[in-house]
Amino acid sequence: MTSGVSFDRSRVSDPALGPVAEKVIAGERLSLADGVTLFDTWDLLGLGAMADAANRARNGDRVTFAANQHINPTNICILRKTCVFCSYARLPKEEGAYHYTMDQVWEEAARVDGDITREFHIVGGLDMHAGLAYYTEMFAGLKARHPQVHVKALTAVEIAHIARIEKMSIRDVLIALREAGLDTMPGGGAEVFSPAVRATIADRKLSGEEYIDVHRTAHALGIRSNCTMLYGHVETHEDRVQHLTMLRDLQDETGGYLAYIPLAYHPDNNELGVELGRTGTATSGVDDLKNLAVGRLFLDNFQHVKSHWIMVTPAVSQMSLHFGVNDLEGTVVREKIYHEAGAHTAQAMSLEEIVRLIRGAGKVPAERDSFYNVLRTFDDADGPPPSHAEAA
Ligand code: V47
Ligand code: SF4
Repeated sequence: MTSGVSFDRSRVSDPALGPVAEKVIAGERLSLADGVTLFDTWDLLGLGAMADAANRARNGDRVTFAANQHINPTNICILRKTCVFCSYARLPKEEGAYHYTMDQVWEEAARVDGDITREFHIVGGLDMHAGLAYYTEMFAGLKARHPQVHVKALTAVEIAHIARIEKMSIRDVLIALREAGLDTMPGGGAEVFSPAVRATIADRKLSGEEYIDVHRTAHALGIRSNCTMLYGHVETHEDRVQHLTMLRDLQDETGGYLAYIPLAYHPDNNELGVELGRTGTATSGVDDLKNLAVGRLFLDNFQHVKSHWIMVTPAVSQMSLHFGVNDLEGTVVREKIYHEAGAHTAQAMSLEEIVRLIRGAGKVPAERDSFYNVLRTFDDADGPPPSHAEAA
């Protein structure tokens, strides 16, 4: 098999990476041991060269983004005490708990710039008062008010919660939500699938197999989704690669995944951060780049790997465009989940800034819709790409 992936082998310095590099060039699937080798390596630039070549073979120099707005309608969550990495959730009577009425949702959505926002990204806690009717009314109301805006909403964990409180099957819940306006699902709630890690950081949350099952059911109904991995806490490199293997297997089966997004753990204002003595210490830039690059190389059946600039900083996101990333989380408006957990980045980035960031990396920016169709490019209208010196 020829992969179309080529790069100068002299850019790979770690001898342990040699056999993996040969496989990448030959278009051979990477094994679990290969994945672990990639995470173990000290040769960040060699890893980056491989991931960049794999990305270029699929996506060329184009880097996409979508102009979206996050809406987090409720932070009340029954797993508040057991997801020890989460800084966002509250118990119903706890200080700071909130649950939007529909009018509050319409008000928040009305902040969208009608010409710019193309996607609502809606996720929240597992709230006993947020059942099927709450979300069907919300999605139908949003579609009536903003018919052009795509609704990407509810993680697998939230879907399973709705099914449980309504005593319905996952399939029936998804069908009802789709009829109300659900277009695609985000990838949250995956964390790390390893049962041992889950028992430590997210005991009582849907298991890895159950997460995969919800996505399998969604894909069978034609509802496409993203997937994620929360890294940088107690997981081993083996745990990471096993997690990626489960995502790759489902993608082989359904082809329903749009993008993979590794999520960097933020340790502030949550129990886990205190327990690990990590308060104030986010993941390292090296580990952020490794997770993105290994995602690109190991998930050989994924077209898109997305970097979330809010979590890893715009600077690391910009560099990640040379480490296998072809998509940036877009102009996110009013993001709450990571800011509660200590992210110091801005809460939104303008379209102009994101275009400048991509061009500063020598890449070609394109705005996309939620299915990755290109909506507009910025080739000539803005003049030549800025020099590296003036970029971001
Ligand atoms: O499931 C919660 C994570 C996820 C923390 O699909 C934390 O396009 C870091 O999944 N530190 C929700 N992460 C967000 C999410 C997402 C984000 C952007 C794009 C997409 C997409 C999906 O946030 C949760 C959890 O894994 N999270 N707390 C924390 N302290
Ligand atoms: Fe609830 Fe999700 Fe936070 Fe867990 S991560 S406590 S399920 S909001």
